[in-house]
This record gives sequence, C-alpha cells and structure tokens, in this order.
Amino acid sequence: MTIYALSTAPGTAGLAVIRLSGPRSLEALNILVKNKVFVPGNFIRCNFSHPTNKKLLDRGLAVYFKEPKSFTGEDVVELHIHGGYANTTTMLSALSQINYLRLAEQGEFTKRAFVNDKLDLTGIEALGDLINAQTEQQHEQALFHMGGSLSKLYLSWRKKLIELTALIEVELDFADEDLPADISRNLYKKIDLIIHEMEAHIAESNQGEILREGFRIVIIGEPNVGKSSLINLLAKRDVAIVSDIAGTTRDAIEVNLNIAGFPVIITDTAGLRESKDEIEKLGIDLAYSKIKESNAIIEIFTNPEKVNLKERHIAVLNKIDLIKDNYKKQDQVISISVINNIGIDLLIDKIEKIVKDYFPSKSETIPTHARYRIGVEKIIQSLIAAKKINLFSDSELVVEELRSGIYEIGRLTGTVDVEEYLDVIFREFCIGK
Ligand SMILES: Nc1nc2c(ncn2[C@@H]2O[C@H](COP(=O)(O)OP(=O)(O)O)[C@@H](O)[C@H]2O)c(=O)[nH]1
Ligand SMILES: [Mg+2]
Repeated sequence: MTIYALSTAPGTAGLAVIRLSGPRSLEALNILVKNKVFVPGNFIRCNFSHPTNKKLLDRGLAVYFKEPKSFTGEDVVELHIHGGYANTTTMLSALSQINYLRLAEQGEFTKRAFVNDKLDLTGIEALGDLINAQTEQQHEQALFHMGGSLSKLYLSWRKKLIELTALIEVELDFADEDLPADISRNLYKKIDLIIHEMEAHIAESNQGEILREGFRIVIIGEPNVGKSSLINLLAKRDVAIVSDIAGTTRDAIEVNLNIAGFPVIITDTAGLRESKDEIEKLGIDLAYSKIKESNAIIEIFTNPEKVNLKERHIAVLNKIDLIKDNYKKQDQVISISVINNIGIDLLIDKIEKIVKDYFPSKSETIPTHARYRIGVEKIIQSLIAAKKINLFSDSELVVEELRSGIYEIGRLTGTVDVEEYLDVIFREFCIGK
C-alpha cells in the first residue's frame, strides 16, 4: 500500500514536505503533476493540481527516490510545497482523492525503513531521540547512534560469540588427549574479555539514560528561604508562586533547562517542616520522594549559623542582602540574593560543573535506553553461566548459553523478537515519521 503524510511540523511555515512511500508513489505524483519526467534524486519544479477538478493546488518542488535507494527502501516521493494550514490540508485532501493512497500511521515510514533493513532497532530509537532532542549533547548522542555506533558494537559481540561457539564445536571434535585444558583456558579468557567489554558498556548506562531523560536537581530548604524565587529566576519566568506566607508551595514544580548542552530538570518543592496542614504534608512527602529521585540537591538556607554541609548537596545561603556583612563565610557555601540577582552566576557555574562531571565520557556507544542495559545484563548472565559449566562433559550446554547470548543481541538490534519493542517505540513517533 502506498502511504502519505505531512512530514514537517504543521502550522504556519515557509515550507512543508509531504512524503509518499510505496509502489504507486510515482504514479500518484504523475496525477498531481502533468508533463514532467522525474529522474530519481532530482528536484523538479512543478505546478500541483487537483486529481479530479484540476484546480491549481500550489507551486513547488517534487523529488522521486527509486527503491531501494530511499529512506523507507520503497519508492518515495516528496512534495516540497508552501507551509501553512490551508495549503497543506488542501494538498493532503487532494491526495486522499487518489484511491490507492492512504494516510500513514504513526511512525509508519520508519517502520517500513526497518522492515526493509534501512535501519536497525538501535537506529530507529536514535532517530526518535534525534527528533526529540532538546539539547546539543542529546543531539550529538542521537547522531552517533544513528550512524550505527551501537549496532556496530552489538554486532561485534555477536560475531565474537558465534566464533566461540564454532570454536567449541570444532576444537572439541578434533582435540587430542592433551589439548583440553588449553582449550578451556583459552575459551574462558575470551569470554572474560567479552564480559569485561559489556560491563564497561553498562557502566555508562546511567549517564546515557540521564542524558536522554534529564539530570534531576531538586531545590529544598525550610519554608520561605526563597526556593520558588530561585526556580523562577533560573526558569526566567514565573513558574512557582512566591510569597512570604510559609507553606505556599505544595506541588513539585519542574522546569527544563539546558545547561552546557545537557538537559537538566530543576524541581521546586514544598518547604521542609513539621506541618499540620494535610495538603502541605502531601507536598512535603512529595518533596522527599523528589529528593530520592534526584541526581543533585540545592539546599537553601537564610541563616549563616544554620548552614549544614552535606554530600551531594549544593549549600546555598540566600537573602544575603538581609545579612550583616560580618557573617562567617564558608568556601563551600554559595551566597546569593535572588531578589537582587547577586551570586546567581556562581550558582549556575556550580551546577554546570556538577552536570559536566556527571557526564565525563564522550563515548559514541553510551547506552541511552534502559532496554540496552537490561539486554546486556542478560547476556552477561548467560556468559557467566557458560563459564560455570564443564566444557568437556557438557560442551553443548556451554554452546546453549552462548547461543542465548547471541539471541539476546538479536533482540537488541531487532533481528529477532522485535514485535514487543516496535509498538512501544513507535508510540513515541508521530504521523509523518
Ligand atoms: N530580602 C530578600 N527576600 C527574598 C529573597 N529571595 C526571596 N525573598 C522573599 O522571601 C519570601 C519567600 O520566598 P519564596 O520564594 O516563596 O520562598 P519558598 O517558600 O522557599 O519557596 C518572598 O517574600 C520572597 O520575595 C532575597 O534574596 N532577599
Ligand atoms: Mg515555595
């Protein structure tokens, strides 16, 4: 079936691209555009007209990609027309008049690319990440993965495991009496090397998943120390209510910031105190659960005597405009006045440093989805199990463990058991992708 959809974002825009994919794409194009010859890969200037009433729809460009050299691996046509609501809907409704076309489903172009081996599962996820990337670092990581860095790594492991199973099968058949000890030592060494590589990979998963989802910083402190004032300043807009009435903030309010190219989620919380107010108590419980989920904590004080330094906490002394100048200063404490915008640069520098330290690696293969971590952990389990089996009495059981590792890699790249992931992945895509 040939499908079509608007591939650019809807709304007012200079240009819009409508994409068609499937065996009758070119035929459909020739209904909209008369007397033009489409050479694959060449843009042609065209007047598009309605299939039945022949009215002019728009002037623009069209390009045809012949299968398999296209995004989906099928015949693809792109109509580059003017943007805007009326212009695009008119073109889409004209396409709907062609009876062998149908509107694409969510992620259907990418699904076809997958089915036609244009992208593997890691590539699809990376494409989703690329489209959803909000910061430079997320963008860079998604591009690495789209370039196949992850699938290359996984396939290299697959190759090694296949070689090992072959080695066991061949060598054990031909081994003479003296060889066995050598063979098993050699085999275990190779398995250990692979386990080692896999563990190094998983060690980066925390970084990778947080790079996708955001580094979480929660602002805590007693009521009225200026937590909500600070989040408003950082967000550059009023997201939280500021008032001198203690217990104003009850919800956990989140803002997304881009700090040094990394996604950072800052959360304002209810002031921590004993409270009799039911709603405020709920807010305080929520604050504690946010502290648990967080990667770092900004704790605000207003009394220099009460500042309490804790690991993982950035201690901040606010309202220094109200404090007499001769207070006891401590190096680790960042002194600010939110109202007067004093010391905020230092606080942001500190946050930037913490975030950057959290992401030390620039590896192209950081596992960014929990699925990768879980899958690789399973493979490691199989390899550890394989090592525990006696190679000489039960070589076929060793091979079986290695095979289940190989199978698991297939699930990561999407060569086996792919259905369970596809639905989840494509749910995040929209129509036209
Ligand atoms: N003098 C002074 N007042 C501040 C400063 N920062 C916040 N406030 C005030 O402190 C009160 C409590 O602020 P708020 O942000 O609601 O505190 P929260 O309860 O910790 O969220 C408000 O009246 C703010 O205007 C500051 O740097 N100096
Ligand atoms: Mg507040």
